[in-house]
Amino acid sequence: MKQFPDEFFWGAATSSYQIEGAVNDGGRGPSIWDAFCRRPDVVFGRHSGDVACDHYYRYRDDVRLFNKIGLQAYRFSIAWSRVMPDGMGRINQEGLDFYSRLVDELLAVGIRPLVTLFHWDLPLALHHRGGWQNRDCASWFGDYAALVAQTLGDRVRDWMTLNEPQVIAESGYESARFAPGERQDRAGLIRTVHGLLLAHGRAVQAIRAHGRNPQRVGWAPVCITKTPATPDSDDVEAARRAMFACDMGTGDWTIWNNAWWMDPVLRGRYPDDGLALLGDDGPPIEATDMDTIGQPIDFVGINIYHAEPVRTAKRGVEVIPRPPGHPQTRMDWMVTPDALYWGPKLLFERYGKPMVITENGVSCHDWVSLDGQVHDPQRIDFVSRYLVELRNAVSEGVPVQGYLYWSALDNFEWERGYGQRFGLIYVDFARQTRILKDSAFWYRKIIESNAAILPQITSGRFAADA
Ligand code: GCO
Repeated sequence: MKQFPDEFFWGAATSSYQIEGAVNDGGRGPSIWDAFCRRPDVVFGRHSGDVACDHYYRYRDDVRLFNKIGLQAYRFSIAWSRVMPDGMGRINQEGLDFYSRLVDELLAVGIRPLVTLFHWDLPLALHHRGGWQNRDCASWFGDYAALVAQTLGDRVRDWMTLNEPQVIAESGYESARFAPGERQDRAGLIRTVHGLLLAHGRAVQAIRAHGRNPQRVGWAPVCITKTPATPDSDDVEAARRAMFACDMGTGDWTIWNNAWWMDPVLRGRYPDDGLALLGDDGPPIEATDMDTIGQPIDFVGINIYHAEPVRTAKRGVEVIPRPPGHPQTRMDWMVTPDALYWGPKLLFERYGKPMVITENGVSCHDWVSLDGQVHDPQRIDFVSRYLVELRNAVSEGVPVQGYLYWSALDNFEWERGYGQRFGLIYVDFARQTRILKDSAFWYRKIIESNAAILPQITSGRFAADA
């Protein structure tokens, strides 16, 4: 019988700008998302995180709900501009006190806090100073990390530096889909990427230096996952190649990849194929940069929602389109359970690091039924299927240490505003009331049984994909 190890932990995740609200309260300074949401044409319904889940004021009640679900762990992020309003220099003690109280509330009910230092809400003042392209930003990020580690490091042991650096760079500085909404040229993008990686390294150093107790430090990139169209070894090799190529099969360097980001952090150098593709546009590496970026971390958090099937082809790798009508989420993402088998498996093969699934979840058409409950059978089926596949990987010895469902609460889904609901907890944003969805009660049984209630089946994939 396949099962998860006894020490496997179960939790959920959120991020500061998506749930806190109180953007002008408690001494918080503006972030790039505050400014971005004021633009007339970028966010669905002109929504913003001004109020969001009002979590800054309702955190105690929310933690009680997390405890009611039985969460063993809770991943949240710190709003940099809430603790350092300008991103550097002056400190806002009221902001630090908020996070300190939140950690105490979690620990009081036995929930393990996992802290993300940066989940996209860059202080606006630092953006005006050049943001991640300015090498000083890495130092400012290190100072911020030191401050937070000094404040929370006696109680927090699990840290992630950056959330989804690929999205920060691609959506914020290339496609302009996200804040700050810039379109940099390739040389500018390479500088932004290098600045983010340097910032990661400086934060790791700061946490090691200032956190008390043994600190587990990692980060939470997207795991852009490719799966083999068939179990044939050629197709598995095609998936492996596609996952770690810097051109993603396009023949040209792309920011949206795994290895360009993970190799410097986990191998201490940029991948050769990416450097070759960039030629003179290569990153502005200075003397100790790669040592800073590549210092040891304890785990890799990975955010996985979906994957693309590939097979080997004459010109290398061919992406296989999903059959018409393949199940999709409300985000129009394909439901691809084996992403949670192949993603961790292929990452572990390349990097040999323990992992945590720091995000996996689904947006569904949730609403309050006439009986006053929120019935979300598709979320239960989605997570069941993905967990069956994750259990397969873990049973083969892939060291995934925990699973954090995205998200604990319905929240502000970036450019899609409140039009998407990922939460285990339904949020009525007008009245700020909460309802545990059916999936929350189901997830509680998953946690209590360490997923023993999952069907003993070998695949979570749909019959049409088998
Ligand atoms: C991400 C972010 C989250 C999103 C979630 C759903 O992975 O994009 O970390 O903030 O809200 O993934 O898109």
